[in-house]
Amino acid sequence: MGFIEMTINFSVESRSSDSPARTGTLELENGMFETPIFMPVGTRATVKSLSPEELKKCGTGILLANTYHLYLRPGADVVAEAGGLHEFMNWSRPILTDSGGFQVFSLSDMNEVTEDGVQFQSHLDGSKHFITPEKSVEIQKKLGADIIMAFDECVSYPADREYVEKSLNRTLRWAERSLKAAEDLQDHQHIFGIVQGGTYPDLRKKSARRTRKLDFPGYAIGGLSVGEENKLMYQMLDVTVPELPSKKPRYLMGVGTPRDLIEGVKRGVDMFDCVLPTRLARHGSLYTSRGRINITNAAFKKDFNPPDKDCSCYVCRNYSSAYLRHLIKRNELYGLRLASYHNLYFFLDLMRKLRYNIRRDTLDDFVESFYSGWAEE
Ligand code: PRF
Ligand code: ZN
Repeated sequence: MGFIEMTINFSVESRSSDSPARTGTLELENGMFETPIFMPVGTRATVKSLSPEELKKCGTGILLANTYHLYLRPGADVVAEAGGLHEFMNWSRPILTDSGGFQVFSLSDMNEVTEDGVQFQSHLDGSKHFITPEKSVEIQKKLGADIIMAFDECVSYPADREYVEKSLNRTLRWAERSLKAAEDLQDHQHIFGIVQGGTYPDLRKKSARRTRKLDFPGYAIGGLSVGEENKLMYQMLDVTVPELPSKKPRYLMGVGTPRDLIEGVKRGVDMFDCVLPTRLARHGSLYTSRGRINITNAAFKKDFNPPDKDCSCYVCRNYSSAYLRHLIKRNELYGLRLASYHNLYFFLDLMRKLRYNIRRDTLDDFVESFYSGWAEE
């Protein structure tokens, strides 16, 4: 007793010669995947409209689920009794659960932060809840994901320095408490720490250094993509990533657009998650090699070409823009499924290309050609 197995099977396999970009493999109990990786978001234990088979077919290696939502409904005990998230949702590959430290702040009403934790009202029925680092870890143990996250406070943007500093110190104390609560994790589970620090370079560095001292098996960068300019986010990555151990995985939370993924990878990030591909798909917004298009546009009424001529996904091999436009305009369920599938494939394929070009050390050339055909969003 008392001995904690905190190692994680992550190995860096190749490095870019002109940037901190790297490829690696992360081997978890439920499967291994190559990094950099994009994790589709399955907030309520489902990636909206897609089956596990479809997720695998478009190349999903790990997906993300949310503690906050699953705790409220159907409840962690229901999931635990089902045998954990993997059993419950019939997903055999790795899963990462976010701690709720972001959703509590972005979704709930009237949240109140104290040293002990966060009191909030459910966005569903107004019921009151109190989440502490210990409670978040306890819920995540019941959910049974392969990677669980420390409980943190994601400060909104803009925020004054004084508040950000106070908050990051508290998040550090919460990180310690999360780690302690994770001493008896199930064998297959690993806990990542989360760096905060707003948009203040020195606070970012301080948060990264002190979180690193706690010796987590992996590190996330939180508090970004919360309304700040892209450039500012990239600057924060520039100062944060070098403070993190090179042998551990780095995860940029809730990010982002294809450009954000590329810029994150160039700065040494290994993991990403974002609702963007699936959420935009449901609004008829499709990613293509030339940028984002809205398929409901009149221009596609009689366009019988695939949505993206350069995409080799199931949708682009079998369906036309005109058909997708028709389905989505009519709110047909199949349209949402096809659009979601294509957008996820686009993101996962972009990550595959990034890994391939890092290995061949041709990342800069690839990025240049990607941007050359890309219309900014
Ligand atoms: N903390 C946690 N989850 C998150 C974030 C964070 O800061 C973000 C910020 N982009 C997304 N998801 N716990
Ligand atoms: Zn496609």
